[in-house]
Amino acid sequence: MTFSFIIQNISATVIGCKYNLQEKTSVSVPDLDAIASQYKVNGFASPIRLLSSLEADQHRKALEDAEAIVGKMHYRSKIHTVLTSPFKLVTLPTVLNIVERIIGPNILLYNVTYIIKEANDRSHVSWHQDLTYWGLSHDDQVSLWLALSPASIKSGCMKMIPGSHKFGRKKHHKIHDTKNILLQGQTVKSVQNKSAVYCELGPGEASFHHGLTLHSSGPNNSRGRRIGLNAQFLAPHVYQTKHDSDSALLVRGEDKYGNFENDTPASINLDQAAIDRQKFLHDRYIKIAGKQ
Ligand SMILES: O=C(O)CCC(=O)C(=O)O
Repeated sequence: MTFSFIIQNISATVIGCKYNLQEKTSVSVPDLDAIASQYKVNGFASPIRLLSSLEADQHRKALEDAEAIVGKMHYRSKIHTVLTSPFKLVTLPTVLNIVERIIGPNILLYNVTYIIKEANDRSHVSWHQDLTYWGLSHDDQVSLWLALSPASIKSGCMKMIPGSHKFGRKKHHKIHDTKNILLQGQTVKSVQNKSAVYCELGPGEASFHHGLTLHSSGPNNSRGRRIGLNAQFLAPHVYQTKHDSDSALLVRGEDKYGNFENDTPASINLDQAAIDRQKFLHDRYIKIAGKQ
């Protein structure tokens, strides 16, 4: 992968931690061939710079401004229907160009959510495959995870098992664990941790992963919030098998199937009618993803 950044080393105190910040002030176009081949072989591609760290800080501020009004944003589904910043981020041309290389020219945006581990938070994510709980009919799906704060081993970044997307669906056990972010506590047992690759990301960097790639993440042992913006994209022939209705939004190309109701992206922040609708969409998402 060839990235050329203008790198300026500055030392700064950010969110209570002393970081030796490598300030990324410009972003070049990523090498789509390299990303597509890394993704094909490993089931994920990382790290990919999408934003400068200054732009990432601005989007983090947009999130935290909204949190100051309506409370914590962690794991609220379909958040792009109430806030403009996440919608803008997940529809960046670079994001859609990468998604197009992976699932083709017709792209539905299924869900967008922030996944936030607070400072010194024991929350974690067990080993799992995403496609085992969404009820989606096919695996023409890809997830984006964009860091809006440092995602390091210490702060609980994701780790992936390279190549695990090639071996089908694994048995998941429902394990009660209040600190597991996953709705069902679903866990694949006996994963070889030593073959895992950590996806450490700086603010503005992203990873893309396949819905069958085994992945997990540890607690946040750092003194800052770990903030990821997570989104799922589908090819339009995919349909929902666990519920009689579900929604998505066409963000590129055409949808000849109409398998989903249409989501409406936020054009302003925190519009009351959009908040009411998002609550309905969130509850339905929890019903679908939270049951086997
Ligand atoms: O944010 C995390 O730590 C885990 C996210 C995850 O499991 C996913 O994006 O599929």
